[in-house]
Amino acid sequence: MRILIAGGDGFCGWPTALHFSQRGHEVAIVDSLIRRKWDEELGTQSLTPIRTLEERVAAWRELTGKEIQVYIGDLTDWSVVERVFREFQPEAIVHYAEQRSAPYSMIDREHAVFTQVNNVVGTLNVLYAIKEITPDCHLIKLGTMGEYGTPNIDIEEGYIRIQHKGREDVLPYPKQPFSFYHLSKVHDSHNIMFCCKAWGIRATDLNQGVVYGLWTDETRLDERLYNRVDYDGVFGTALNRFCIQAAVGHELTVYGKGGQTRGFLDIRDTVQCIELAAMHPADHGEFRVFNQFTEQFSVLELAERVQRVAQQMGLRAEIAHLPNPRVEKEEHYYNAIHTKLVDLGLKPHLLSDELIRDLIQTAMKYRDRVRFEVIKPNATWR
Ligand code: NAD
Ligand code: USQ
Repeated sequence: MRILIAGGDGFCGWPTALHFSQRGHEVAIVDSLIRRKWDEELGTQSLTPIRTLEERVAAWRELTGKEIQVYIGDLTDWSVVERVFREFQPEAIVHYAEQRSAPYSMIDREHAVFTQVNNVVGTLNVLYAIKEITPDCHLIKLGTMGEYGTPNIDIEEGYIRIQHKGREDVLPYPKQPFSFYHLSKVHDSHNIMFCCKAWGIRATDLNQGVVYGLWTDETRLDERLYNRVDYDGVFGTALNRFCIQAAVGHELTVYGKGGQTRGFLDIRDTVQCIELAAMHPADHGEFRVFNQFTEQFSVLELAERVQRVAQQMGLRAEIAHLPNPRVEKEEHYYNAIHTKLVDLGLKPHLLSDELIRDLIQTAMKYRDRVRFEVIKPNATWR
């Protein structure tokens, strides 16, 4: 399959590109490299040392003899998207190329506007490219579980059957997103759904939970293939942050009570889910939605689990309940359905103490790269 990985220099995109290339697919990456500039803006860097995209791809070629084509460009620029689609003629596009941090989108007006323009316009350009250049191309779009919010009923996979005044319909599940970032994903979902209906595009919207871990079989092969992993208060995410905090002697930063419950998955399962979606494409005109996570945890549960493993390793790992910088429920009902990917064959890697230990050990190895002052949260919702 000719598969285009948009955002292929990022945390999820790089391991996905390697995984498809390893399996013999023809892979191209399109990425503006803007993620690396956000590190500079925020005064942070990946915990792990990462090579330039050029060096990564050259190392992959040297180690495996496999070629990954690279396009450097911004999806909000139509001329870039048009050229990539005309030249590469993708049969599937995995679209990761968005600004993905909720706190970044809440810094101020400029960051909110940037996030929504970057994400919504980029996706619109991709939709037009599919319509005008490769109408058979399957769009595999990364959405987020945070599109749904935390309603007091079960969360279904994309759609819900509703009875109203004696009539019944299957409708998109109500959305109550957590931030301007999460809102951008809702806007994308609506645009994609409309294009499937209007133009017969085939699309899978993967409402992914919080991803943890960093290693996949391929990224571990060689230092030059290492994946990025974020620990700072803006791009770092819950479980990875707690492991890195434990390793460097920082308190584990639980926001508020810590009863916030979310879906989580191992990065190896991100890659597995994408492969399953690609190998079982949506039909023309179908807007398919899968909830992509394997287990749900509250933030406090995760902090306590990391604390237990860290203490077995002789680390202190104290838990601090910080004033919550976000506006979100800290105690709530949460039960999100996630059976569609399992039905396609997903074999989850469930969270293990071994993985937590491995993450803490990786963080201890690279602790000199961690800047203490960027760990605390600084973007607030209010
Ligand atoms: P990331 O920031 O590490 O990678 C995103 C990549 O996209 C970066 O390399 C960046 O340079 C590129 N990019 C951003 N805007 C672009 C544009 N306009 N044109 C070209 N390239 C652009 O993010 P990630 O953690 O790999 O997340 C990938 C996707 O998965 C995102 O859409 C995110 O919303 C979604 N997601 C991530 C998580 C998670 O926990 N990491 C969870 C759920 C959903
Ligand atoms: N949290 C803490 N302490 C921390 C970090 C986070 O208590 O140090 C809490 C947050 O308040 C929130 C929960 O943990 O309640 C999750 O926060 P997060 O930063 O781990 O993840 P989030 O902001 O939701 O965003 C991440 C990715 C995003 C993706 C989303 C999936 O950055 O791209 O869309 O996870 S989901 O959460 O399902 O919407």
